[in-house]
Amino acid sequence: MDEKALVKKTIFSGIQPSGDLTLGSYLGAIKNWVELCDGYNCYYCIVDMHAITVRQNPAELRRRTIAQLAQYIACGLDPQKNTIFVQSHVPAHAELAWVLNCYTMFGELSRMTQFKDKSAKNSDNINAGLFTYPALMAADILLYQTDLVPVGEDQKQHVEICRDIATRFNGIYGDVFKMPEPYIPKVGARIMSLTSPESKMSKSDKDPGGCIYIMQQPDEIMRCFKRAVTDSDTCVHCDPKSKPGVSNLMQVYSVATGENFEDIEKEFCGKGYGEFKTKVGEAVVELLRPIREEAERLIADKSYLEGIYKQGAEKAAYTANKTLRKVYKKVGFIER
Ligand code: ATP
Ligand code: LTN
Repeated sequence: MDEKALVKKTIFSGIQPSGDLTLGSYLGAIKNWVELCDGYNCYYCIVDMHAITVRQNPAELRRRTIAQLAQYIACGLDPQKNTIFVQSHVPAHAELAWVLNCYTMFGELSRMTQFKDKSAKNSDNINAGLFTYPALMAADILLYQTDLVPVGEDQKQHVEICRDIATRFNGIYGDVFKMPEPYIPKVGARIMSLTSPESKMSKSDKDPGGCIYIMQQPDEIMRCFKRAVTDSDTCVHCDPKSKPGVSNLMQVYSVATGENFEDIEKEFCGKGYGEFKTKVGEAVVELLRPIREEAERLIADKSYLEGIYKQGAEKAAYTANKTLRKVYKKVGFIER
């Protein structure tokens, strides 16, 4: 590790390859990873072990893991400057997760919103992994002595439980883990479904019209935006309570173009929703076009991607094992 990396703060974040990446994953998370990455020592993970808390088709999981790696790079994450890797390639994640499971309480896991949501959606498979998901996520973050965790709003509770687990562990054994902070963007932290704007745009959503995917073709993106749910009013104005659909589209337009809400209201004043939806669609098409084209090119280059994830796993394992060794020693395991 060079000297600069030692003084730089550390970022860790991850996304499950549980579905194709969406506009929500991009605006809520990856876009900020790219913006932050210069000033930090960054670890970006494809959390395939988290993905199997919900039943996956193995061939699809493999395809999406590789595609997600290509999309990380295509979004602007330079694999030479950032450590990009697959979670299951670094055994320390599973090993620390087990230890942290023993320092995580049943009660606090029961209060997790994501567990409650996912159990309701997968009532035939409420497995122990789904329940202890936050302990594995805490292991991801704490292994790298992370300072900052850039995520969308929905993950705030998970970063908070990670802090609680770290505080509990440090309280017993001394300062083993750095205390991480969540980093949640001001705009774009919660992109809603285009067809049901009261729920989050989510890659495992069963309604394909509500979700925009990074790899989607322009004509399909335009079709989704033209069908986006608005309201019976005609005014482009932001009020998430009474106008969730329009407010969501304004949010998307604002992050895609950099315009603020006031300017957007002025731009579309008296123009009606039809024109507004077309403009939002076009802005998203142009935002995603270079990413899709670059990702398609990279997906075709399997050996390049293989080199990246192998090198990433090696770099990640080096740091992760240092923390794991310290933890094993603290809890009283005999050195190997
Ligand atoms: P799943 O449907 O499998 O639960 P998801 O689409 O909800 O997946 P995650 O993998 O849980 O996405 O999230 C990846 C990252 O993107 C997280 O940091 C999350 O907070 C962020 N994110 C996901 N969806 C959105 C969204 N609609 N708006 C803003 N940020 C989002
Ligand atoms: N739980 C997150 C994915 C995730 C993650 C992490 C995010 C797993 N480990 C560590 C940040 C840091 C999700 O569902 N989006």
